[in-house]
Parts: sequence; structure tokens; C-alpha cells
Amino acid sequence: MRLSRYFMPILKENPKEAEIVSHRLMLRTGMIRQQSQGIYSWLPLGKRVLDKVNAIIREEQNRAGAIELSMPTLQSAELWQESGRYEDYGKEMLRIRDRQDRPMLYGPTNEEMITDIFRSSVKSYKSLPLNLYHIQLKFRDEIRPRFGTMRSREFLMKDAYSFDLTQADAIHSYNKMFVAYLRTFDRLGLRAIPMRADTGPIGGNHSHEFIILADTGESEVYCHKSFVDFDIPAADTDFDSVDGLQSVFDKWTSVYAATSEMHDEAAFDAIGENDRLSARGIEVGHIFYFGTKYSEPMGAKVQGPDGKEHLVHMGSYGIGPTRLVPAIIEASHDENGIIWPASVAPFDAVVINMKPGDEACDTTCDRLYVALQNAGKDVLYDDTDDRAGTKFATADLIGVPVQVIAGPRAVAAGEVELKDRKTGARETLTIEAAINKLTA
Ligand code: 5CA
Repeated sequence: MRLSRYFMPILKENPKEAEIVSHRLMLRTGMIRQQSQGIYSWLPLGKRVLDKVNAIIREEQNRAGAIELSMPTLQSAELWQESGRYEDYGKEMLRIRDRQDRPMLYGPTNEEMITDIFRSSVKSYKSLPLNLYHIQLKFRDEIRPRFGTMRSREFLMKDAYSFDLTQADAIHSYNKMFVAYLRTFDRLGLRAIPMRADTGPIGGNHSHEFIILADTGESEVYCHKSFVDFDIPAADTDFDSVDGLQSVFDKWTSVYAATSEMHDEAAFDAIGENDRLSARGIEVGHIFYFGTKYSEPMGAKVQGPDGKEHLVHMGSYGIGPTRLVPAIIEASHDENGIIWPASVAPFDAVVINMKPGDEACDTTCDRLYVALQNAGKDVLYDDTDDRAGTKFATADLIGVPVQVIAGPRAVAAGEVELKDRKTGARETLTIEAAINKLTA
């Protein structure tokens, strides 16, 4: 992408309305734009990051055996009347009427709809286990939308729903998502801690929130420090191994961790003073097992091996991609801007032409740009005639992991400079060596 032809509306000044660093940086880099309270457009730079976050979530959901579909944002109120949640959900639910005056709503979550899809076509235990997910917009008319896309009214959610014959099978399905979540957050460059959590309007009594520690987090959390050293399950984890997954779950829940709603002062105090952590955190995921809470009122049953009808046991599993993007920034930035983990960076590298119009600089940059693109890299080519200081500041601000700087003197010697955004380390390499390094 040539910067001169891109749409990246950078703000020179810090936006006044932004209270936390991620919100400030997302506005300054032109990743998002607020359209009305708690409702955002994702501009091209932000959309790139969001797409990469979604791709990782999708890969890990698929690895764990979940199957993607797509459900609509608008739902009929009828389904919610069946489950009893139409009244219960309160003012957070945006209620709408269509031209026939039928009550509709903008989905805040999809338990009812997925249960309806399930009951319409699954009749036998032989079709189980089943886990269906989508990545779709939700709407919750939050009392206090704030911090940009961290707590917005319209937001993206990956929501998965599992169906099993028995409670024991459902716990295995829960553990699959538990492991998938550990892997997902790790690949996004985050250390997320699973914590016992309150279930709120979703229901059930077995639930974990995945929390990343950050001073600006909205949740108050208490945990044992040892989480930092726990191993992340490998890519070749056998998701069919009941005992294997249970042992991962047991390990990750073996030490104290709870949000304020579930906090047990005595258990926390029993931890030695040096191993205790009381901090603030951001909830990036939440998983629930709620048994037959929806299958019962909605009549979602399958025929079991005994020939009898059984209500299915369900769970639901949410991740907030539009919250994860600012959460990653909260965890990874410095005074000059964002520092993207390579896995979600909007571009893998930015090629900075220090003197556009200079034949040697242009030729070198074109060569780098083409070579990196041909190797499958996402490359931003700063071909603008901005001042050097502006170019460097922009590259630092948008946080692309590697900067390839092509100035007239270096280029005349057949060289370019590479700068690592995270460490600030610089090295001068021949153009050939730079290409080899960046495409390795
Ligand atoms: N049905 C269940 C799981 S699929 C559910 O709705 N869970 S939830 O309410 O905990 O939401 C799941 C995830 O969505 C949260 O962990 C959070 O990451 C994200 N999320 C929830 N509300 C918001 C919001 N207002 N803005 C941004 N992300 C949100």
C-alpha cells in the first residue's frame, strides 16, 4: 500500500475526549471514528488489525472443532419470549418494530437463535457434540459506553454455542473452548488469566472470564502471581482427549483468581503476601456452561442411545474482537505510539523513502516494496514528500514492527537501515540482505 494513496487520517493533536491511551492512539492513528455515542466506524488501518485479530480467533475456534456460520444482527422478539429473556434483558436491549409493527430487536447475544437453529434440524445424539460460532455485530445499550471500542454499544463478538447429550460431555466442550482461548490470547501477544466469574443475564453456574491485567481495566481482580509462568497448550493439543484437556483446565484453575463479584477475601489472604496480585483488568472473553437453561423452555431435545428424548446441555463462549484491539494497545505501547505484536500488525513492514523523486531512492524502495509483497508480506510504502521527522513519527505512531529506511546516502552505498519498532535497535544491511531478512 502506497501511503500517498492510502486513507489514514492521522490527527496531529491528542483528542480531548480520549481518557485512556488506547482510545487516544486509535483516534490519532485514524483507526476508528465515532459515528454516534458508542458506535464506531473502523477506518482502513483499524480494519486491517481487526481482520487479523478475527483470523486468529477463527483459526483457534476451528482447531478446537467449532464450526463457523453467520446469524443476522436483527432478531424476532418471539424467540426471546420463548426463553423468557425478552422481559428480563431490560434497557440494554435495543427494541425495534418493523413496518408490520412486529417486535424485533438488535441482538445483544444469540443463545435463543442458535437454539432455534439447533432444534429445527438436530434430532439425534449421533450429531453431537456440536459447536457453532459466528463473528457478528451485537448491540447493547450500555449505560456508560466509554474508552472508544473498549466498551461500545455496537461491538463485534465471536460467540460460540455448544450442544451435548450429557453434562460430562458439555464440560469437555467447555474445556475445548477454555484451551482455545488460552491459545488465542497468547497468539495475540496477551497473557489472559481465566477467573471465576458471575454469569449475569447469560446464566448458569460454571463460568470463567478471561482477563488481561491493565491499569485502565474496568474490572477489579485478585489472583495468584504464578499465572505468568503457566505454559500455553501447544498447537497440536488433542482436543478429543477428555483427560488431557481436563488437566489443562485443572492446572489453570489450580491457583486463586477471581473478579470482585466472586472475590473470596479469606482464600486470597491465605496466599503469601509476595505471591498475591490485586490489580485492574480488562475482560476480553467470557465462557459459560448453563446446562438446559435454553434447551428446556425452547424444547431442544435429541434422541439418546437409550431411545429416549433428552434436553441438550449447552454452553456459550464469547470473545470481543473490537475490545481486544484496544486491549492489545493498552498492553503494548510507548510514548511514541503503538507497538503491534507481529501477529496483528496492520502491516509487517513500512518502507520509508527519505527522498521521493531521487532516482536511486525510488528504485530501491520500489524493489523492496515488490520483493516483500511477492513474499506475501503486508507492506506500507511511505512515498509521501513529508519531512523526515514526520515520516519517522508516523511510522512509530502506527506501530508497524519493522521500519526499512532508505535514505540517499545509504542507498548510494547499496544499503538500507532496518529499525525494530519495539526495541529501537537499528542495523544497516545491503538491500539484498534486508530483503532476505524480512522475507525469511
Ligand atoms: N453469550 C455470551 C457468550 S457468547 C455473552 O454474551 N457473553 S458476554 O456478555 O460476556 O460477552 C462476551 C464478550 O463480548 C466479553 O467478554 C467482551 O469481550 C465482549 N463485550 C461485551 N460487551 C461489550 C461492549 N459493550 N463493548 C465491547 N465488547 C464487549
